[in-house]
Amino acid sequence: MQTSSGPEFISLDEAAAMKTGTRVTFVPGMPAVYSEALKNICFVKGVPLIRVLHPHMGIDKATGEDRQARLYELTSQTGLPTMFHNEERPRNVWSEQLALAERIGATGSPSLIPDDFELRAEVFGLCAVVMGEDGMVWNMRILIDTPLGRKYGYSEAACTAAPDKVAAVVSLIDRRLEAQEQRGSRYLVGETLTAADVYWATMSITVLPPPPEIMPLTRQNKKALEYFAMNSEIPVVAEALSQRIEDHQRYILTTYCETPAVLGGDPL
Ligand SMILES: N[C@@H](CCC(=O)N[C@@H](CS)C(=O)NCC(=O)O)C(=O)O
Repeated sequence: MQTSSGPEFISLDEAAAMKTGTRVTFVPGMPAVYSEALKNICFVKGVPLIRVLHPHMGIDKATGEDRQARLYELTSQTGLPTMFHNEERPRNVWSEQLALAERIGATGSPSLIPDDFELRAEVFGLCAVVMGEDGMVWNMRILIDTPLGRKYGYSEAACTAAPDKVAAVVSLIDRRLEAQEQRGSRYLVGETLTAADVYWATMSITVLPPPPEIMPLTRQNKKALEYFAMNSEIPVVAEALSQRIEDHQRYILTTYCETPAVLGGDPL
């Protein structure tokens, strides 16, 4: 599938049959944040990506088959994104995807995982509260009752607890940025860019959608961006957000990532 101006997406079967190259699944036009984040990580690392269509959840009306059956057969899970590299095993979790990107990154690209183990612990700790189970994105997903929310444990009790958890991570990040600022650093950990900055800046889109110069509007992402904008107005989240968080997000995305984001789909 190829749009006139957009990037090309190959099928999952094509991706699985390839023996070389780095192939990552996406939903064209969507700011599916884990895919966006991995794309940004690979951009910083100078790893060229081949984009692959991620099959949608649900049953194919024509065949009656689970649309994700082939994905499950290949990767033993169905989450977005999955990442294939050469003939290696597929990677489905951010920590493994990050380690791979760091290993195959271009010579001279920034090192996103610090050599220093103390700093490394900080990087992985921050990434885990943002992206891991019961972290910020996890809780953002169960703010509403959707099939995806159900997959991640939506219940009335979980939904009620979610805004405070989202806000707690946002304010943790803000305190950290403040402390770093006092030490003269614009970054979340140490003195240089790390994976924590790239992952957080991308994931923060879910509570603080950036302008179209950074995240263009598409037919596919309009609803999601409206939802993200509503998240930013949840009182505890609004209280936790700050100019510092916005400045950091904009700085990281415009300085280190490809902007406007290249999403495919149908631009509006
Ligand atoms: N497995 C990923 C998380 C990615 C993820 O949660 N993706 C969601 C979309 S936001 C998804 O595809 N969920 C559907 C599923 O897991 O089947 C990781 O831990 O890095």
